[in-house]
Amino acid sequence: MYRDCKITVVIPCLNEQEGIQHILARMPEFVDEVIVVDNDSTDETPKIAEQMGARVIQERVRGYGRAYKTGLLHTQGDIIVTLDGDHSYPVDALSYLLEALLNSKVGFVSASRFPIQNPESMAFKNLVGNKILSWVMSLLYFCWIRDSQSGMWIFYKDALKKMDLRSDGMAFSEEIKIEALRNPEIGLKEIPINFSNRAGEKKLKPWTDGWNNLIFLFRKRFGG
Ligand SMILES: Nc1nc2c(ncn2[C@@H]2O[C@H](COP(=O)(O)OP(=O)(O)OP(=O)(O)O)[C@@H](O)[C@H]2O)c(=O)[nH]1
Ligand SMILES: [Mg+2]
Repeated sequence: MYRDCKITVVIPCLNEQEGIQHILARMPEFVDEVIVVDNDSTDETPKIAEQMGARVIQERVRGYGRAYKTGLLHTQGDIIVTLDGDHSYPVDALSYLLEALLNSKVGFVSASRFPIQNPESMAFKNLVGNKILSWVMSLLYFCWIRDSQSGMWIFYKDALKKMDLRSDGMAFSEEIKIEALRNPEIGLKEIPINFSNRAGEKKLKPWTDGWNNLIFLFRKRFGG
């Protein structure tokens, strides 16, 4: 419990046996529930996660959004925190981010990797792609978004009832932010965090995922 709120952490994982160990070992004690959504990993991810006290939920169909949609259905907390299973987002920043949510008027906080603190933490290609997607999202939705692709969010579970989340892929990260920012009953705020190099093998396909995420922004804005 954190200030009388039950906290659930949700982590989508596809072959993240290395990263998940580091994350679970550093999970703060105030976290009540950790849900690892295993996307049919072929390594030891689900076994390690279970041994280290997480609740493992299986989603056989691959996809970042697909994993989240399944995992979020099982959450019991008042506040949900998400992060990648690759140990690139700071688990240590949880209380700072929870304070940011609890002391703000918005229902959804997104952890921003910009301004970038460690230049080696993000590949140049990903940085440029992220900048383009964040500018397009800012223009289409009349808001200032620094990190449209961040995978670390802190939000009240109640906000989920007011969202229409459809994407099964990487665009889920944009979709959940758009659903929050354009709903006056939720609202979005970005808080800067420190970000580090991922552990383990990359899953992001910069060209395919970047292109799909760009198309998704236009489709979501103009329909079709
Ligand atoms: N790409 C992908 N990731 C998945 C899937 N299912 C779960 N994930 C997890 O979603 C998270 C995000 O994927 P990452 O590969 O870290 O993507 P990213 O953070 O955009 O890029 P890098 O960390 O720089 O490689 C990781 O924890 C993955 O293990 C899936 O089907 N595809
Ligand atoms: Mg990652």
